Amino acid sequence: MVRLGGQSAVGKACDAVKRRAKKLLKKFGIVQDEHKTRRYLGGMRPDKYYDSVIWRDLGETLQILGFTYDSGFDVFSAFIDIDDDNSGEVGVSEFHKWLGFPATKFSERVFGILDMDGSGQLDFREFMIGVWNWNTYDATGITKLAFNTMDVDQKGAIDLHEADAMLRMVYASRKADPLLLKQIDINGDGEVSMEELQQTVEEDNSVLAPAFQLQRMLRQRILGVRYWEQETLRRQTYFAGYDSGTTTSWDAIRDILAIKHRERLEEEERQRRLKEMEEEQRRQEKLQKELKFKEEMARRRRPNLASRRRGASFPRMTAVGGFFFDFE
Ligand SMILES: [Ca+2]
Ligand SMILES: [Ca+2]
Ligand SMILES: [Ca+2]
Repeated sequence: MVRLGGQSAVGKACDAVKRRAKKLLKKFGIVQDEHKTRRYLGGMRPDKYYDSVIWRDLGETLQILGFTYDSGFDVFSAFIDIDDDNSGEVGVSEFHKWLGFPATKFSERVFGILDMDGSGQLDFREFMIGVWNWNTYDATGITKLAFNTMDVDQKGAIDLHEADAMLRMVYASRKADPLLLKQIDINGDGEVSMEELQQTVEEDNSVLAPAFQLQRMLRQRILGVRYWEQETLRRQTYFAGYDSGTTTSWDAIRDILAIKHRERLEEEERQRRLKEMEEEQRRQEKLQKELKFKEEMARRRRPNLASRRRGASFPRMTAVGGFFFDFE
């Protein structure tokens, strides 16, 4: 079995149970939520900081990526858990300490994906976008990422030596595995194409097992595997067009954010116009009503006038025994 940092399946299950128990205990107030006692940047309580700084500045981006106010707070809570020294940023060592295993070239590479500006530190914006990006990769996305680490000139194929380096990086292992290489080079031409790697992973994703495990771990720690499986489907549906090219690059994310931002503005404009139209309709209806009311009033007045006129022109009063009788 392939392990990341030596944590066994039993250990992982225990961790998951512990986390769930902790959450329940907090929910029912049995243990104190450290986020209520902890102070973050500016001496603010994390929930206050999230509300007045994070949601204010990054609420739109969070929503574009499908987070709600609450799920966004869960991501933020993970971030400040990792940010051990309260610096407002997460470094490689803090990241690995939180994951619970020593850095490998591949996990550093994943950290590098999260670190958009290459500063070596993740601010919360990089963290949330990066986590979303990495956790919503499907098998193709992860395969592309592994492949692109070697195919630097993007010619779509890597030689066996490079494929070997890629596998050793993913597995954090020094030894080559000639059998595995042979398995990946399906047509035996001495090169591994993206298609060959993809086909191999489709048949048996244990080829890139540590990469999938690292994703699973991050998914478990932040919002849970089920959440990310749904989000991965959403990404495939909504963002398919942007992901078809270079899935692993930030360009795709930037495109997605820009497009979604534009869509949001367009939607706001559409809503504004709809509201205007509705208001205009209401105004017209009100005018019609007023007009009808006036007409009705006029119509009601008319017979009265007519009868009054009739009464005035044909007085038929007869005096009988000193009394007047109206015979009309
Ligand atoms: Ca830090
Ligand atoms: Ca950075
Ligand atoms: Ca080949």
